[in-house]
Amino acid sequence: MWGDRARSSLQGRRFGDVRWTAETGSTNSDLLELARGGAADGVVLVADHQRAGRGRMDRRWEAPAGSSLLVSILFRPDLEPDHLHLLTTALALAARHACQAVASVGVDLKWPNDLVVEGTGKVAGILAESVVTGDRVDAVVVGIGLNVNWPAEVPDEVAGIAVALNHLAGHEVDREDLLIAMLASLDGLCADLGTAGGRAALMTRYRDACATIGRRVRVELAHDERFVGRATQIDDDGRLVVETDVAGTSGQRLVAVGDVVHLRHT
Ligand code: BT5
Repeated sequence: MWGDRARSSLQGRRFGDVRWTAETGSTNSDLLELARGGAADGVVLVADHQRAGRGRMDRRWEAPAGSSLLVSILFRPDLEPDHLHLLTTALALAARHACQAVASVGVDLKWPNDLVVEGTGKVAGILAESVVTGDRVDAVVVGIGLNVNWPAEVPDEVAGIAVALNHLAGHEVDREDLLIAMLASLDGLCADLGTAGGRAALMTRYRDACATIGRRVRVELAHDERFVGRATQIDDDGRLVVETDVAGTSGQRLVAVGDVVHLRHT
């Protein structure tokens, strides 16, 4: 049965409670519901198919049934609100590690949390959502959709955008092996987030893996606001630092939420 191998490999570890279902609306929605009902830190929900997979900002997440790793992870973090974004960062790095270790596919991170192959497409995206009571964050659910074994013909909705590991590796990739590698890595990456040194180490790894730093980018914000500049850094709060070049003047902008498009190297 799907999930058996993951449960036995990860038994006794933080992310060992793996619950694998054939079909649902959205694993993030389901896990948020479980979190509100008191589910414990470390629960992992996996689905073969989502009828209503969600991206950030109410966008849709498309995936042909059985083709992808659609996973949500429940954290009950003992972290300051300013440090919660590191859970997403850790998952991005863990997924990148799994792609390399299991499929021998090297992927870059694109700010904020996409796994991409430059010039080819997006392999995975991450959505983090919180359960908040008053001014306290009770739980954070971080979900990832990783394209694994897709048909050669990518669905119209994401044609020219999405690419899958089997396209890149040239063969099918075992979804459960990927899940196990990702969750084991995530466990290690999250272990020291309670210390300043652990947080700094994670950000260093993220900066090293992030292809956005040093690139010319177009930043797309809500309300159709866009600007172009050079991404120079990611600060400790996870914000993208962009040196803008608007009409001969220059300045710096810090982007907390938005999309970036990598422009050609100059
Ligand atoms: C994301 O949003 O990249 C976050 C995606 C998170 C999906 C997971 S699946 C498990 C869990 N349960 C959920 O309901 N969601 C999470 P964003 O950065 O907004 O990107 C969304 C955009 O990516 C869409 O507007 C499409 O352009 C594109 N897209 C949709 N499906 C894709 C896919 N399978 N691969 C690559 N790109 C895709």
